[in-house]
Amino acid sequence: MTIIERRRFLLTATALAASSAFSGFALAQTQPAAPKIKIDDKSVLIVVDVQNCFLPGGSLAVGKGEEVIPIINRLAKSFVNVVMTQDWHTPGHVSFASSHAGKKPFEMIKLPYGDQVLWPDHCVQGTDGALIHKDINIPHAQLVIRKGFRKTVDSYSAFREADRKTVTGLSAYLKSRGLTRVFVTGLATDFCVAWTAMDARREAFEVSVIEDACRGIDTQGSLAKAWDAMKKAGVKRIQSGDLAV
Ligand code: VGL
Ligand code: ZN
Repeated sequence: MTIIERRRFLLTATALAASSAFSGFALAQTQPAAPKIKIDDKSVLIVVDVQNCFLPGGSLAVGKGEEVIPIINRLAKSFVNVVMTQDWHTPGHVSFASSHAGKKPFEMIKLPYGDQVLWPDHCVQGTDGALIHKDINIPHAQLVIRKGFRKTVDSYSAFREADRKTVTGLSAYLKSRGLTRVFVTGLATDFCVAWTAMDARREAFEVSVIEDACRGIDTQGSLAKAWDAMKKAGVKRIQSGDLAV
C-alpha cells in the first residue's frame, strides 16, 4: 500500500463504520409506531352490559369490571355513534340456576336451542341490578338494546338470541345508518362481548374488540376459548391505546 492508498483505505473504513453506526442509531430512533386507528363516521362504539349486576357487589360480578368504566367513558367522547346493551331478563329466566331444581350457578344444561350455562339470578327487568352503572357517562348514546328478555331464550349477543334464529334488529339498525365499523367494549369479554363481536362479523361488519375496555368472567377456560373463537371469526383484538382518540 502506498501512502495515498493507505489514506484512502482508512478514510473509507472510517466513513463506513460511522455510517453503519449512524444507521443503527437512526433505526432505533425512528422505528415507526403502528399507525393509530382513526374513528370515522362509519364507526360505532358498542358498550356491552355495564350494569350493576356485573359490577362489584352485583350478583354476577365480573372481576375488576369497574376498571372498564373510565376507559369506556374516555373512548366514547371520540365516537359520535354509540350503542349500549342491557341484559334484561324476566324473573325466573331460563338462564338462572334458581329456575332449575338441583342446579347450581355455572353448571350447564341442555335446552331446546343447545347448551346453556346457568347463572346466578341477574339483570331482572326493572330492578336496580339491571341498571347501567351510574358512572357510565355517555349522554350521547343513541340506542340501548335490551336482550334476553324472553323467559325461555337467553341472549349473550346484541344481534341474535341464543336460539340463533331470532334477531334483535341491531344489524338492520346499524346498516340503515351506514355504520360498518364496530368497536366492542364492556362485560363480559367471554360471553356477551364475544358473542356480540362474532355475530357482528357474521353480519359482515368490520369488528374490533378493545381488550382493555373489557373484563371476562372466565369460567372453565371460557376466556381463552372466546379469544380463540373471535380470532377465527376475524375479530380484531386491539387496545384502547391503538385508537386515535
Ligand atoms: C352475561 C352471563 C349471563 C354477559 C350476561 O353480559 O356477559 N354473562 N348474562
Ligand atoms: Zn344474562
